[in-house]
Amino acid sequence: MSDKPVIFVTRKLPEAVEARLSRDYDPILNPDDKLYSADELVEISERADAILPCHSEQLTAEVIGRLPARIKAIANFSVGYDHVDVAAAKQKGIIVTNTPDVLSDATAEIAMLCMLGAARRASEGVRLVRESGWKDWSPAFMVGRQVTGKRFGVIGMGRVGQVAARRARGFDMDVHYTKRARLDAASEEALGATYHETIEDLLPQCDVLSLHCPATPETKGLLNAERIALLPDGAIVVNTARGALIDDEALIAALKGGKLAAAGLDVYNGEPRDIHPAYRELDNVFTLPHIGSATDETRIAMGYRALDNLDAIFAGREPGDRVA
Ligand code: 8YV
Repeated sequence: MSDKPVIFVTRKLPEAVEARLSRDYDPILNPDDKLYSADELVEISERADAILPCHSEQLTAEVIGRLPARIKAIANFSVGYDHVDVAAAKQKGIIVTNTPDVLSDATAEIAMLCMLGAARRASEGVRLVRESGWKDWSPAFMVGRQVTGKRFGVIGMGRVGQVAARRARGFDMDVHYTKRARLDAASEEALGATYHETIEDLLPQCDVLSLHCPATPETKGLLNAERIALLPDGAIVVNTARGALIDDEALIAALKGGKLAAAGLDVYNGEPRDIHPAYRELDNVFTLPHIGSATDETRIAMGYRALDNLDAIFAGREPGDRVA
């Protein structure tokens, strides 16, 4: 028997990450990439010293309450940790970490894809070429909205939001934002970003509104009917953060009624199986299946970052990305 810590890795990770895991730890891997039930998560954890989960695993207070005392840490393979009941972990003395920074570029790329996909009617275009028998072209055909030179609004100007803002500047967009703690003057200047104290002040300035804040009880349903009404007519909504930030019924009503031109979404309430059916049907919604961080380099970097955190924890040091 090895005396290395046992790490329960809930999903299949990139080869390089699993190789490092096997070198430094005694990992319980998931070669078939099975999605474990709550009972299975608890059962497998019986043999482990730490869990390395993804956002696909719901580590609720109930699940955490049933974890064995030997579990020292939950080292998430994700920047978001809304799938973990942090208070329950804290109460049990379990350290929780995440993987910030390393996925900001990849996620900001997807924000741009969502923005452009929504603005230029990519869902309709793809469907037309692939499924509906594209027959004709005319100057009035598939006319979308240009984003160049328009206003790009950010709620939650954190790591991903700042990269997205920089990319939007590449389209000559004017950046507007709100954030709990205002950026310092140098960062604002570098981003050419105009600060708004409240979401309500920001919304009328957004031709494109991009959400980049974490899902917390305070941000749940943040984009609701009242706030959508404050956006300019024909605005575009982009969400690459968490589905929970959006009141689906309100967004769908605005997309159907013409208040909003389009939405580009990578994340959803109820994902992956129970997303609102209208998102599958509406032509003015550009949809992606939560692939913000899905590039080889980013997924490897996320795995290494989770391992850096575990290395620190098992060496008795403070992990760099502790969230509880
Ligand atoms: C990840 C994400 O793919 O890191 C996050 O918070 O939303 C995604 O980019 C996912 O969470 C992996 O567990």
